[in-house]
Amino acid sequence: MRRARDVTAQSRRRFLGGIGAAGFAAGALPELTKAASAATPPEMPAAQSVADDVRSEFLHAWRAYRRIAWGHDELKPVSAQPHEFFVPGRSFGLSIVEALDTLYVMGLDDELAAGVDWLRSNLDFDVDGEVEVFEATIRMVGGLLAGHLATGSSFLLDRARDLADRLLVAFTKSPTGVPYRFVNLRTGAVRAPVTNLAEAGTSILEFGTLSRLTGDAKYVGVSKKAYRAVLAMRSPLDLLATHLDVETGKWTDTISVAPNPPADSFYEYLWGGWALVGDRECRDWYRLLTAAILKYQAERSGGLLWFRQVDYRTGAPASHVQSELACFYAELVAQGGDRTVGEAYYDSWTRVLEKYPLPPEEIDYTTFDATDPGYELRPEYANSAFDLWLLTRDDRYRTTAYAHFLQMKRCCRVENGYTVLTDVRPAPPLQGDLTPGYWFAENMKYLYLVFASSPRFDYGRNYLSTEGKILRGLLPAR
Ligand code: DMJ
Repeated sequence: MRRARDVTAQSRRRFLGGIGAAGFAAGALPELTKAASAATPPEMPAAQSVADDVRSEFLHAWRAYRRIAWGHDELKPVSAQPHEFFVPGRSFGLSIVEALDTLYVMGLDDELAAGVDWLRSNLDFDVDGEVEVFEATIRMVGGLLAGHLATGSSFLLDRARDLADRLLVAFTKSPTGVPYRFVNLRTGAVRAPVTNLAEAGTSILEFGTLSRLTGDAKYVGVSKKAYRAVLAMRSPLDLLATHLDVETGKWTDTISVAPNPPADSFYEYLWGGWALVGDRECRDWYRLLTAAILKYQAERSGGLLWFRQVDYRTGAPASHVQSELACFYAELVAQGGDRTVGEAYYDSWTRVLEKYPLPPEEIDYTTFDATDPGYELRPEYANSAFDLWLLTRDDRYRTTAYAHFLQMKRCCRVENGYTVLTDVRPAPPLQGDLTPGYWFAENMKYLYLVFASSPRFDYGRNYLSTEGKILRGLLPAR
């Protein structure tokens, strides 16, 4: 324990001392500076009234989903069409599963009951079709488990276990224990041996919870085996590359992209393996790898903290882009003990929101140009605001979360709910046509909980998965 703590403290010292000199000259970002000085922060109403507004916006989209796409995986709100996420022409009621614990903490009990009824009558995983193991785990297994924890329904737990058993063969058929990317739910046929860090190491929260609830250690066991195989592939610098072959156990590239995808939740789940599941090895692995990321990848550009991509063998810089998905890292490093780093990284993203109404999918952080200008209604900024607020109770996380909510409402709200954007740069931004399931699971849950004081959520002791599923911290209804 002491040794691991020392690693973190040491890495923080190195990081804070090293970033000024690392990588790029700190550019002035003149355009940003101008926009920032012109920006007026919105005045924030009382917290409960913001929570009520978030809940009513959630209902605006939820009612559209019920009206147009009930039981389908997702809604395309502009064309008013349903959309299936996993298997063409086959629905698993994804948006219902995604929303279960959000409906619960919002006190939308009639909607929750209707969702559980639909699942009880229709949800069947005995399908001759293949699913992506990562997505099925975080969205469906996690969603069903959170639904079970919210409602006590044994049906939801049974379905979570049934699906996990079908996914498990992707791990057990692999010579290394790192899961194949796809599995056929009925036949157990596996496909796609070349995977990535996120898909290799994002299961221990769901599988650990399932092991706890069922008393069967096989679920958490496969997650640990996959981690062990990947950790053995780290370089002498304690960095990981990104893509690997699960059959040969060899990397197929040489770049550490952390915390960008597709590495992101690999690190998130190492910490969660300790914080939720209580596995000390996960904690030590998290700390070891995080120390290396902070040492070799963190840098200052324009006075802001970012994470560059580097060669995992030498630490040599490879590129300087940051994905919106990486924004979650602010809360992760803060939870892991590097709070100053987490808060600084959140501030970097807040600066991005002074140039764009919503975070572009990817930016070049040396210029602030949007290298991918879409906004997929992603939750990572709200996720970090929520967790940093829980950690610090600093009101600026509420203020910035509120500003973010208003922009989402201004740019993404349509007659039938909320839609993704294809380009955040024009005014007004260009709209696409999808309400992703995770919007019901994540964005609106984080935004609601940060303002609501919900009696159904334990604000002191909780743990949410990468998909925003509350796997610890649900309190009995009252
Ligand atoms: C969600 O499915 C999860 O947050 C995942 O970890 C990353 N992608 C989406 C949201 O952006």
